[in-house]
Amino acid sequence: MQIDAAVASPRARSGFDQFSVEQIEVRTVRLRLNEPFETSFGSIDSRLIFLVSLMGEGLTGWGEVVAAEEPRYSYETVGTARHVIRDYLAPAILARPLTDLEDLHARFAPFRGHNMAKAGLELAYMDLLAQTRGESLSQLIGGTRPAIAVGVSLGIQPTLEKLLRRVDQYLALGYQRIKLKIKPGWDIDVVREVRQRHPNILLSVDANSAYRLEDLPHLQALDEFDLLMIEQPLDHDDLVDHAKVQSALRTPICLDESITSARRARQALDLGSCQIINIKIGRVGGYSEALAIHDLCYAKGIPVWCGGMLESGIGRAHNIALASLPGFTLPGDISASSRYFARDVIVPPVTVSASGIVDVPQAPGLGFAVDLDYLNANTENVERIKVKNFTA
Ligand code: OSB
Ligand code: MG
Repeated sequence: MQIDAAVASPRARSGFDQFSVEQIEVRTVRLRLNEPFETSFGSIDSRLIFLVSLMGEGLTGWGEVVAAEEPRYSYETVGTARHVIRDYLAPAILARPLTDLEDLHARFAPFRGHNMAKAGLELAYMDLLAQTRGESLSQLIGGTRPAIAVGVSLGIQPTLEKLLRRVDQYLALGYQRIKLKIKPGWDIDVVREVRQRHPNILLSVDANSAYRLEDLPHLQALDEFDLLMIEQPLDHDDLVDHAKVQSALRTPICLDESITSARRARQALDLGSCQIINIKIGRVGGYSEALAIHDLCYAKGIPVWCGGMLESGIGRAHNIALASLPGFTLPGDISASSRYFARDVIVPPVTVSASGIVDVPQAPGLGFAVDLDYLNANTENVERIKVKNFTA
C-alpha cells in the first residue's frame, strides 16, 4: 500500500512556526460518570480529569493527560503526571521558543516513560499550532475523513440482563461496534448471549490483561463467536506470548497496553503479536508517536482504531482529529459526551448520529469551545508554571 501525499505532507511542513509559550497551566477537574465503569482491574464512578493548557502570543491551547488516579491501566497516575510536568516537561517547554512538534518531541525524549504526561502537552501544543495556522486539528495532521465511525466500550455489568439491555440501548443509538470488557468468569457465556441476540453486529472484547498464556484453550473458545478482535488478552507489556496466542487463534488480536511507541508497534507486527492496533495518543506519548504508528500500520495494511480513556471533551476532540486519518478504518472508542458525563467541558458536546457517526470539526484548533465557567466550578486544583528569567 502507498502512503498518499496528504498524510505525509502537513507534518513535513515544519520549521517556520516559532512559538513562545509563556505559561503552562495544569488543572484537575472532577467529573462524575453517568454510570460506574468496570474493567478487569476495577470499577470507577468518577473521573479526575487532568487538563493542561499552554498560553502564549495571546492564544491558549488545550490538552488532556489521560492518566487515572490509580496505577492500574498504566503505572502513570494524576500525581506522577503532575510531578513530571511541573519538574521536567514544563521547564523544557518554557526554556526557549518551540519550532515544531519534532522540537517538542526531542525536548521530552531525554525523560524516560511518562507518556501520558508528555502526550497531554503535545496535545495542547498541537491545538496552539492549529490555531496559529487557522487550521482544524484534523487538517493539521493530514486527516482525510469529514466524519468518523464510532463504537462503544461497555464495562462489566452487575448482571447479564443489564449488559444485554445496555447493548440494545447503544445499538439503538446507532453505535457501529460494541466492545465488551471481559475477565475470567465474565467472558464466554456472556459473549455467547450477546452474539446469539445480535448475529450480525461488529462485536469485540477487551480483556485488559486478565489472562495468561495457560488460558489459551479458554481464549480459543471465543473463536466461534466471529469477533472483530480480542483486545489485550495477556500482560500489559507482552509481545512474545501474544504472538503465540495469535498464531493459535482465528480471531485477530488487537494490542492496546503493549503498544507504547512506534518501535513497539513495529516489533509487534514483526513478531505477529497482533493483527490490529488500538492507538491512544496518551499511551504512546503524544501526536508524534501516534502519527508514526498510524503511518507504519497504513503502509503495512494493518487496521488501526482510536482507543479511549474516558476522556473529557478536550481529549475527545483530539481523538476525533486523530481518527480522521486514512488508516483509521475501524470504529473507535469515541462515544458521545452524554455516554460518559451529564455535562461535558466543551461546547457543543460530542454527539453521535443515528448511524453511529461523529462529525470532524473544521473550525481552527479543537473545533469546540472550552467551557471555562464549568471548568472553574469543578476544579479541584490549578497550578500555573511560568517562564523564569526568560530572554528570547
Ligand atoms: O482498555 O480501552 C481500554 C477506559 C479506560 C482505560 C482503558 C480502556 C478504557 C475503555 C473505554 O475501554 C473507552 C472509552 O470509551 O473511552
Ligand atoms: Mg483496551
